[in-house]
Amino acid sequence: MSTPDWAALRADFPTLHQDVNGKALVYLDSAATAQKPRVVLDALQDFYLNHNANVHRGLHALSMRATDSYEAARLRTAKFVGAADPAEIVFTRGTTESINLVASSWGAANLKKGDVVLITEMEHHSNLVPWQQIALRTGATLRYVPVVGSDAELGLDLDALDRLLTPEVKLFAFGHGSNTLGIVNDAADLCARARKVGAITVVDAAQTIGHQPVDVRAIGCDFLAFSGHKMAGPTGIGGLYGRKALLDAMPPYQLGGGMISVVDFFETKFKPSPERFEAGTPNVADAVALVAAMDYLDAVGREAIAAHDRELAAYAATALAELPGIRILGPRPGQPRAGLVSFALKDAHAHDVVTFADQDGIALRGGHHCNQPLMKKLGLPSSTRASFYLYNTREEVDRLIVSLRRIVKFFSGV
Ligand code: 7TS
Repeated sequence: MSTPDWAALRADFPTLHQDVNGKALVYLDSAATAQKPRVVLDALQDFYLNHNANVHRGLHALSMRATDSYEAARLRTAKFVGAADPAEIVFTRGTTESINLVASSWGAANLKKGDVVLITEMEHHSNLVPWQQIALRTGATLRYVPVVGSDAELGLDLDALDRLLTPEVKLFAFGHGSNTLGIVNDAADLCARARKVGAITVVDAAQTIGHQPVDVRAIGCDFLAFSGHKMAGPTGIGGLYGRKALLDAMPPYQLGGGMISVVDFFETKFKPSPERFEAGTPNVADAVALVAAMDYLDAVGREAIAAHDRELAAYAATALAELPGIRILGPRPGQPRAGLVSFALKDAHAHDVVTFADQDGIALRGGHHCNQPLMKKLGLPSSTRASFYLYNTREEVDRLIVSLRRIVKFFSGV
């Protein structure tokens, strides 16, 4: 594997090359949304300039071309996540919609009183609230795999997981990568444990999909949810991988055009998956532009991106540890860390940290990161997060540290 020319790649991202508050922008918020390379923006523009039409409806040239491009995007996405059959890819708005689809459709059809839905304490609200609410609606019980350990040595309690995996567990949903802790869970191992009791598995790959190889067959999951905008693609497009047999047995989630085979005044026959889950006009342009993002990431190499992001996060974690009164959250030593670091400063609220860093042109995220129950458990009202992607550099981490020293000085007077 040849080492990518990271500096040359950085030039592909137009948004990065601007000043914010009089300083060169340092964008360290890719866990919220990644910047887009020009090829993605070009693909989006090319679709609207040259090919725009609705799909699956028309017999005219543009419509057939748009349909071909949309279905080619499905095939490319299947390949990107290692799915055998493009019919196992449902296009959605992103991770949130994908998980809501499984909870509302599979959950409503299969869960009942006495069943258990198992999730973990490190879930993003998108992989928590849908399960909590479908459990309330169906009478199923929601249980949590605990997060254990101290600040910089956190992880799932795998012994507790095995104890919790009883035959009553019908579904186990977990995050592949935590957006707050930076922990990357061993998804294949977690799915193998769940399979022993016959539980369906749902993997939230929002934080990993654009940062490392993700292969649904190697993981052995039943469902996997992801967002295009976190993998250098457009907003408003993402996907759900689902095993074909499961998808075909599930009732539709939304109803309307495009997902029916026959409609009568009083009954309707639905198409098989994936169309049955794509009611209405789909997001054709963004699906097509997502292909450009996938091609771009694969040309760089997802292994290389993972190594780059993790190296930067480790570099940042080591430098941050020198700051007085800092609490750094993270995985146990030896466990992989995603390309992000969350931390809390003793004297400064995360929102103040983010505001001060912004004055220095640095984009961070501060708050509860859609992880309210976890933050409560860790005894933190909020944390600040720096997240990295293929376009970030060590020099940017150095600028972050200089800025944070100024912030610590201001708030603590040290
Ligand atoms: N799951 C995880 C682990 C996430 O990090 C996010 C978004 C989602 C699900 C939801 O993804 P969406 O594309 O449907 O919104 N996480 C973040 C974040 O950390 N900061 O902003 C969004």
